[in-house]
Amino acid sequence: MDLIPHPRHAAYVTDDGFTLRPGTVLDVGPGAERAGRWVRSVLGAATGLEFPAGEPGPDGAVRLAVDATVPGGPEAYRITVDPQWGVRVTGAGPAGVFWGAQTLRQLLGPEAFRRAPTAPDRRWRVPAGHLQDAPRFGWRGFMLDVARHFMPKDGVLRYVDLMAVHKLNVLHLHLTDDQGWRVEVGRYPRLTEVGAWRTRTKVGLGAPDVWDERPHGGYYTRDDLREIVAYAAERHITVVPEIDIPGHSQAAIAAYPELGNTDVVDTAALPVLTGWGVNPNVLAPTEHTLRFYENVLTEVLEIFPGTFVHIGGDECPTEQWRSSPAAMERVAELGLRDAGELQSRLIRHFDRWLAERGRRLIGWDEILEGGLAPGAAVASWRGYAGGIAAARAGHDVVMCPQSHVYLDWRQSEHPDEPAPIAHARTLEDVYRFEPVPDELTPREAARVIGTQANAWTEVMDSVRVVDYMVFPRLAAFAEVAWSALPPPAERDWPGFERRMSAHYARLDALGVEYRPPAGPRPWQRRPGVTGRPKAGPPPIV
Ligand code: TNX
Repeated sequence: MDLIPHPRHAAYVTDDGFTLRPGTVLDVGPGAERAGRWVRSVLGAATGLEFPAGEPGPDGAVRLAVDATVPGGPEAYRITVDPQWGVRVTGAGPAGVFWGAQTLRQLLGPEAFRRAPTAPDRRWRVPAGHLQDAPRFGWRGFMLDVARHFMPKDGVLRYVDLMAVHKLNVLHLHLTDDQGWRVEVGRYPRLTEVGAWRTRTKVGLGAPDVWDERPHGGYYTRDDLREIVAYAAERHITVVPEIDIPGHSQAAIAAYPELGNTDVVDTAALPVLTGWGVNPNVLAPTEHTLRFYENVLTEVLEIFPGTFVHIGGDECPTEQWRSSPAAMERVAELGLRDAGELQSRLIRHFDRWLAERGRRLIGWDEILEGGLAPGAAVASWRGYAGGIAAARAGHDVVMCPQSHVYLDWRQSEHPDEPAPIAHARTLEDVYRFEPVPDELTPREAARVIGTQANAWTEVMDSVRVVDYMVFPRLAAFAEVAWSALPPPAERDWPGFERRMSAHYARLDALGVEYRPPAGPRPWQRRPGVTGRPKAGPPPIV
């Protein structure tokens, strides 16, 4: 049935099945409520069927139930379709039922991905058969960088829906960076009054410098974020907020200049950054900075109930600390070897601070340098090395090597490819991505709690461009994260490509403007947007 991601076991009889009718009852068992609401609202809208509540009768029904004996962990599920009795989706836990309902949507055909029926007399038939499925990883993540380019709330909610379609369960929101602060903080209003806006934006990552000469910005209110969190939770998706420190913080410094290294630069003159790259203007390693971010995080914790809080930690140049008398005084005071250790001090401070509040810190792999508390987790982005080291040191790891799953990297070598950033990572490359490196022992490998694809948006200035860069590669990534695939060389790429033709029809019905297999459509080319193309195969680090 061309399912994506591929299920563990499936056996169908496609010439027989169960047809959903206007009177078909939806029987929702205890624990299956969220899946029940989703079926009624989303499949109800697509099919025009009402799915009345009731007891299953002789005409068959759709039944959603939790049964802890379904094997494969809490997200596992089973579907049986009988021509007479109807459809039964059984999850090992509530999430399993929900993922089963996502599979049911694919079994109904591409028209089930629309928001209203296009033909009044369509038959909604589910093929008869039996299916059993469970995910490989518990963390199946997608990171959206809403800091470089703001994505209006509606776009984020749409991406939550698109993640659900692909059985992805962690939405990592990169909420702060040099170029924008996107989360309202009651105690520090200037973070969004000032930090959410920039005067103009550099177009593309490469030379020559071209600017769009128009303001850009936006932010989410606390209620916007509560809505996103609740909308995601209704779909069994956890939202992980990222407040990036101590680098990538110029938007915060522009709003509150005392956060910067005032004895090195005139931080009062720093604007929200309008260009890209690794930025020397980092936070000052002071007690004030610690208190400020504790206060910010206190509000963040009130909005985001999930265990993990992402603290960034990436790309923090230490030059300003080295030339700052105040920072060097702090180095001496704390008995540190050098300014570099200030970074790990800061990260460890928040590691402890979060742990005291029952949360866990996650950060980019730079946070490993200098030692981490045992509960902290590492997102390995500079290749596999950081993840391997972290797993060996007993930390949980989310594998997201830029060489494989950075969705801002271009999708083909073709000269028409818009924004030719970095190396080409094709759909096939992503399909052959393996999150667990061979050199890990089984015990170490168990530390790899999952994997994540990251969409950095320096050159993605609208949802249309994000769609183009993210799809179809996110579909391949979803299969890597969910399905128990064989080693990369043995993966059935032709089979995946075949299933993708059915999946393109689903994406079309959803209104996703993916990159077509034949290359960008004429209006998807962006000739003015230059990048840093790199030749040859991407590095496997
Ligand atoms: C590196 S990944 C970054 C981001 C950029 C990205 C572009 C990471 C932790 N830092 O700030 O947007 O490369 O590919």
